[in-house]
Amino acid sequence: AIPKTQWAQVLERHGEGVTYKQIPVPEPGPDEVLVNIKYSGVCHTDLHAVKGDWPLERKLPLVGGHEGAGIVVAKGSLATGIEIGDHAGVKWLNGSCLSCEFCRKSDEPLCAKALLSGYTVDGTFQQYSIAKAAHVSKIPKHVALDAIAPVLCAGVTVYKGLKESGARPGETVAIVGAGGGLGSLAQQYAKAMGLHIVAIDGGDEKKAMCESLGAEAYVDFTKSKDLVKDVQKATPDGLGPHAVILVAVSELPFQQAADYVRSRGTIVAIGLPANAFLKAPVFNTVVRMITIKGSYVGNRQDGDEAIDFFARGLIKSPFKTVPLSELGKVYELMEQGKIAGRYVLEMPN
Ligand code: 8ID
Ligand code: ZN
Repeated sequence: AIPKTQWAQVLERHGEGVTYKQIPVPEPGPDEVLVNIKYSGVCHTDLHAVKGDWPLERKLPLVGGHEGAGIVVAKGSLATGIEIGDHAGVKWLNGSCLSCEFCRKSDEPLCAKALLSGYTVDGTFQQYSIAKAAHVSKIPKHVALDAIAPVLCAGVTVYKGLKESGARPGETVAIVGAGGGLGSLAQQYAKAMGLHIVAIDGGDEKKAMCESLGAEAYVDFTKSKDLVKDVQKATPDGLGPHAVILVAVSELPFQQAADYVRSRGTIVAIGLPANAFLKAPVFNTVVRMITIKGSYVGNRQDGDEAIDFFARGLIKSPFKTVPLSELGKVYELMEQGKIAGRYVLEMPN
């Protein structure tokens, strides 16, 4: 039976941390499902939401979280394509209108009416979470719900970003912020796609992790005296990476990428540091034919494909599991840049 109340992590007011408390279990609307969340990944986006980093208004009070893996326990009368008992993932895109030009052309993240889990609607840092039936991802039953959780945002996002980069098998991708949540998954997806990988991050713990995930070279931004040269030297022919996947949470690497990317190469901005700007020399961008673009989560098909890579055993990324009650500690470590890989929260029983 579905209880009336549940445990959740709630951001009550701007300027505060999260509070672990009991709140009512929500009821799904006609086109929605209720998912009994078993595990939820913690994305840096959730920390941006707590801090109010972005020029995008959030719901308050707010239950954060958007990497929720669990089991469908109730559904509305118009909810199709997913059944009670199915394993399901609740992603950043909680819902979209499905009828605007962006939705019709499978760019649902660009829908002006998109609902965002853990931002404009309550997310997955609670035992029972609601999402539009059209947008939850089905998870095959043989897939572990703790390990798949980070795929639901980090995995989908980097998989989409790699596709948007246009990098072809055999080419080289630089992953900037490679030791974090998105970066660790980006290495595994890049490896599965047959790309050479140059990982960029700081510290020896992240170095060891990157080397175990498939990076052929690691450039430590805290130690390198000439990062541009070091990244170029780390590519097989010394000409720089064909693509750069930017998942760091600071501005400087967004300025550096145009200096080391290969001519004709593509820079994909994914990380969302507060108040940051992209800046590149016009002359080099023109005469070296550099592409600079953004990439924002993925559509429903990207989600299913990213899960399918995982289900086929191609994606193995490190994560640590702690109880939902410890979210505040995870945010502290994340703020200090001390997390190698991802933290996953386990819901109480
Ligand atoms: O759809 C999207 N575009 C999307 C989806 C999901 C997340 C965007 N994001 C954004 C998040 O909001 C966040 O801004 O991607 C960013 C990364 O999220 P994350 O992977 O969850 O963050 P993390 O685990 O804290 O990893 C960040 C890594 O960047 C490194 C840190 O050491 C850390 O490992 N880093 C930093 I900070 N500065 C660096 C630098 N100068 C750097 N790595 C290399 N060079
Ligand atoms: Zn995320």
